[in-house]
Amino acid sequence: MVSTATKIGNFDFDNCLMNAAGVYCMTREELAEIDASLAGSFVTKTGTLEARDGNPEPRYADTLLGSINSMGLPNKGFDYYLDYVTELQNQPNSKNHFLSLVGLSPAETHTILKQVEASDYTGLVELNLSCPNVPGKPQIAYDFETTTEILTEVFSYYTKPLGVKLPPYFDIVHFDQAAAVFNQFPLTFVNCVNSIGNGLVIDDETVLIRPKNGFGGIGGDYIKPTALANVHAFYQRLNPSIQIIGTGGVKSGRDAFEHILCGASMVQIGTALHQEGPAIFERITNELKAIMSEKGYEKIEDFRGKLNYIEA
Ligand code: RRO
Repeated sequence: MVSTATKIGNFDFDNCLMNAAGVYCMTREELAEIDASLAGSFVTKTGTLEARDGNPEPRYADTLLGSINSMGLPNKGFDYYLDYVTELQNQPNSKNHFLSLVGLSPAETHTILKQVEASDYTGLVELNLSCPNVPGKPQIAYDFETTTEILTEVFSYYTKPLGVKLPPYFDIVHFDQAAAVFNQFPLTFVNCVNSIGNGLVIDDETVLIRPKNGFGGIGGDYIKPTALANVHAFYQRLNPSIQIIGTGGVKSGRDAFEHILCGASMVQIGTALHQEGPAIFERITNELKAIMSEKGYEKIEDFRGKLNYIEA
């Protein structure tokens, strides 16, 4: 029997496929749809201290090869999502979930995480260090000093399982520097990657989205090679206790297989889920299982991280 089950920290999942934060996760209704699908889990839209409307529309567009977005962190406030994952956690046979969070400043991030620490929620939290779309707010994880300061402070009071959502890095030196930062902390996971920040897509003579004169985060086919490189670079560099979640350019079982081969323990689907809806989890699970079956793999641990290189 072929299984796509996986584990992140001490949490078990029947399937390694789930949504990526930002897609199908704004409301309880959307999250419930993912929960009822073949996905192994869901992650919530990144929640801030107060609810936000986000940037003006149009702020998301599908393109031939993926998507561009500048949503601007619209969300219902972190407590809306905290209440929902806590409610589910207390139900028998519930799946395990991920609560995505970030503050608009380091102080706000600490306010939020202290409330989660004090709450009844004992599940996984993903701290989003990579939102590319809030005007005037740079992506935190491109600033290694600020990232180190925030995580140092966080782990002085936060004791529950925590991971971080990372932007893509594009230089080997940056992989080395980022891994050296994350290896200093008892992180449960890193999630590679968020959208490639501040791309530009044009239709005829006009940008596709309104905010920031059309600049936005790129997802989909465009970003799979970058995502795979980030998953593998961190797989090679991080302490084995820090697991990797692979996100970026997954629209087939083959894409999910490649993320796992690069070292991912869980695989998230963003743009393709937006385009195809929650039935995508059944299709991609079946495709992944067919590949595993053909290769004689019974579980994802049989091939996870076992990418082959071309010898000299
Ligand atoms: O809301 C957004 O604009 C957004 C966020 Br928080 C993120 O982390 N990644 C992204 O592509 N868009």
